[in-house]
Amino acid sequence: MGTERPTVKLFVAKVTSANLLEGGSLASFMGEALNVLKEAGLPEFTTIVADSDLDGLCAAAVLKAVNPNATVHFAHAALVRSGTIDHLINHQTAMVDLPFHPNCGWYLDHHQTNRPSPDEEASFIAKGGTCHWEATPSAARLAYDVLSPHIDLNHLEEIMPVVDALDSGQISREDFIADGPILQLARSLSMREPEHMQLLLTLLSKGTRLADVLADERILPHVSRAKEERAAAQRVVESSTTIIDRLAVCRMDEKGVRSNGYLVTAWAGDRADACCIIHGYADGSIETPEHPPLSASFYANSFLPNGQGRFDLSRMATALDPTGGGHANACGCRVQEPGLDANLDHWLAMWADRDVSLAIQ
Ligand SMILES: [Mn+2]
Repeated sequence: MGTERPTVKLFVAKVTSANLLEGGSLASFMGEALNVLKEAGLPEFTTIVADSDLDGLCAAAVLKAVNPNATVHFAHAALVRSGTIDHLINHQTAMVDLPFHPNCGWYLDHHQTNRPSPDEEASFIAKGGTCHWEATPSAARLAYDVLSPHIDLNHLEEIMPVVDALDSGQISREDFIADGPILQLARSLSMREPEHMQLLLTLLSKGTRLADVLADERILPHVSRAKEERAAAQRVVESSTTIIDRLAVCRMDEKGVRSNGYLVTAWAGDRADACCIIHGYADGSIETPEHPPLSASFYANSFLPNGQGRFDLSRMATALDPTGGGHANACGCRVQEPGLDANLDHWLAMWADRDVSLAIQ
């Protein structure tokens, strides 16, 4: 294989450079893309279905680099599990960073909970499917590892460590607070911004370097939006968070901003073991997504050494709301009658007794 690589790399250098724009025949490029896959022993595909976060997008960019004509659809796990996108999935579909689907042709993922069972994998392979499941920090890393021996992916080297850290919860407090451009770029991604997603995908798949992506005038407004939204949320965290007995209670309700737990636990530092964020509006409703009802989210402080796995916060999330839930370290619920103050009193009493009532044995 060592002797084949220079030829393959040369071809990719052609595709990823401006030469494609200089009149290279599309049919010949298509043919050569298929040759790369064939020589690498990888399946042909016409469609890529990927998760709609930075990991899914970078994994899709890696696959699209080897097959520039592939159509990419962004999705999320619930859309796969509900069967909503079954019509997009057949033996010519590569699926990345999403739950396993037996009808796809090539499955790449890294989530333990998505891994096909040995039986599922065996019948998938018997039908001609190709399965790459590895416990890598990101799906993009897996796709990169599979394809980098065959094509030139040097331009992604800078973004890959951040994708890994973001997707495996390994971002340090310093990096989170610094809020560098890749974190902002990651937050700018959304299924509500399909043009932005497709443009970023195309740039990364064609070999555009990160600095040029971030300087692109079509990308910049999205990154700026993500930066400004976080700055607004940060101001609310600073003005509206109270630390009570090592629980940081942040009142984002009535304020039109949202945040996950990182912003609050990064602000609290070693003063809090967990946070409780209140979102929504006292007169909100589930019927009006832009004006939602009051809700609470609970997060363990993942920036502390051993900050996770000490307390089962989901017991607070389910104590008053039977539809509440999530994980021990990250969960949520709706505020119930008679109202927020009474709910907060209940949760704070549970928290005060946490060594007994919330302890994970
Ligand atoms: Mn992922």
